[in-house]
Amino acid sequence: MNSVTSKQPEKLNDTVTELDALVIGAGFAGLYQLHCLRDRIGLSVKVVEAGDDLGGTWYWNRYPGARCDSESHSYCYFFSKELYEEWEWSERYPGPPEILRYLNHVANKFDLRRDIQFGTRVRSAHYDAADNRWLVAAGSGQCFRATYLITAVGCISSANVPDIPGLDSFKGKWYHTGQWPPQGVDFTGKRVGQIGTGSTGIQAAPVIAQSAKRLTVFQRTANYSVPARNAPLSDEFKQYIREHHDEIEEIVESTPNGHPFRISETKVFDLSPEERQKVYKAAWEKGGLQFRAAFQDLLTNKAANDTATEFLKNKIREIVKDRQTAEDLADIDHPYAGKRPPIDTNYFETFNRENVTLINLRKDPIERITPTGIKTRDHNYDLDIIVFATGFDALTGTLLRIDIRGRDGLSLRDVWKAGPRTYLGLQVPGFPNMFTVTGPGSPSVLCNMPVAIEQHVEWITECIAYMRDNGIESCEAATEATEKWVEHVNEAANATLLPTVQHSWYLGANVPGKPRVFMPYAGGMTRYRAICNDVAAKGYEGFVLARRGQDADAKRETALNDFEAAANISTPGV
Ligand code: N01
Repeated sequence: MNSVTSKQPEKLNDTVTELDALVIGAGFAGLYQLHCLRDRIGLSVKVVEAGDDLGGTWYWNRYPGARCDSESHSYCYFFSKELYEEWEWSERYPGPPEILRYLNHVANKFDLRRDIQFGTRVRSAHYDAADNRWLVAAGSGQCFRATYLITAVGCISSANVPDIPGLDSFKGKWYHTGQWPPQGVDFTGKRVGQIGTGSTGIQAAPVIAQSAKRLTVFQRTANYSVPARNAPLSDEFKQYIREHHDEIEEIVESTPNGHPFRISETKVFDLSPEERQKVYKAAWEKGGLQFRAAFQDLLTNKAANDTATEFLKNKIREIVKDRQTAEDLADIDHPYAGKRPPIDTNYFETFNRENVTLINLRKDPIERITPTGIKTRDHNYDLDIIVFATGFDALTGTLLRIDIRGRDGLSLRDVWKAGPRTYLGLQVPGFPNMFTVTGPGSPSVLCNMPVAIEQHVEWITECIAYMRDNGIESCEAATEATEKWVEHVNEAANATLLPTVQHSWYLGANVPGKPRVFMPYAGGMTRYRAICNDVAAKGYEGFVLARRGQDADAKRETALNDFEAAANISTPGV
């Protein structure tokens, strides 16, 4: 079988699979995109997935303690009331096994598996302008040719293993939480070192500590956390879920973060200090991301945020018995929720266990990994297992690992060299008919993901249906609209405290060499949804929609020339 290469796409042979649409990724986004394009508008569609089964994030992230921090009755699809009502969640926050059971139920119900090909990692996707088709090559050597290319690759799916010298020499075993072995890892009797105290590390440490002989947690940046207060759902609540699909959907669609609760309209300084404490205490008892919703201005007013940070730091000091450990854990340098706020089950309590030690890397940084463990500047830690809870090359990493080339060989890696630029997080100029589900520049990770995904998938489906109904051959983000959108994404971020956190992965700061650009759209899912609806209602304003023939070519050429001039890039040859 010939493979597609950038230089010789014309050498494709008959074994190429011809499709209307190719979807990359079989997580929440890819599954729903398949259903919409195949079953609602009748396209021939295939989903290709690198993993050996469906699930996306939940296929890869099966580390100990992994649990979704959106509440289960909102961490699901709303598009089918029947599906919503027939599925019963068991706990307030679902773990990977339950989410995977749910996604399998969805796949069976809508007969999705027959159009998903597993174990197929896409290596390249090149647009062939002569045919107006995307040529997609997988690592297996297989090729696909499709009019529409939809990336549903997830926002946090490229594991970030830090380049610490000596890792190759380590004689024990090491794992990244985002590539966890499906069969699990036995920590019994082992000396475990965990690097990283983000949402993942905060979930993993308490569970690892239960079976490990010793757990050493290496903390570079101290972090807030609020108890998740996970618990089985009561029969009454299950009944409420079954009977209130429309109401719950209305709430998730009308709140900025897509969660099933509303953000308080009260501002922090509307209340006296005593009244404020009561609100924080109640939110702490309630647990989870609802803490962030306790006041309207926590993310926009630094002084308001300081009152939350004071409350949360005091909680750490109350819980953790060893004074120095408590101070190291509470020595937090950023506003609450300025980075993604973790929620936990017994995280701070874990440091009261005799077998758990916290290492403050700000005082004693890691120098190298040795054959027997981790060497910091002042100490050696002997370890059998190292767990990297060190996060992801988020939002752009997975897309940029694929060699994506648009018109005239324009490479996405070149176009995004200084950071991602998209129109609405949905398209990139120069890449016609390529749609990025929850791409950078859309609310994505700042929203409850399935809510963001449903909106994107439905918008893309309607756009493609519109194209077919109107004889439109290609849809491409216009340069000017993209530039304006990028500006708006920056404005929206700058209206919050989020870009003030210099070491946030929202800014790409966790990956050495990655451009510092605030990537998600912080203007809120509600506003974003309205903008997208408005764009569609105005005949896809800001997109170049081209029919066959001269008109199309002229429009495309203009779009590309504008884009190159604006982005000041040269077009690489193929
Ligand atoms: O990753 P992170 P994560 N030496 O990037 C540290 C989602 N999620 O996997 O802050 C030492 O947040 C790094 O330190 P610093 C959620 O959106 C969802 O925890 O860079 N330390 C940090 O402590 C979340 O935000 C759920 O100084 C190093 C940690 O590793 C996102 O995934 C559950 C280091 C990385 O934290 C990512 O969370 C879990 C080094 N060289 C996660 N490099 C749900 O429940 C990195 N670190 C849905």
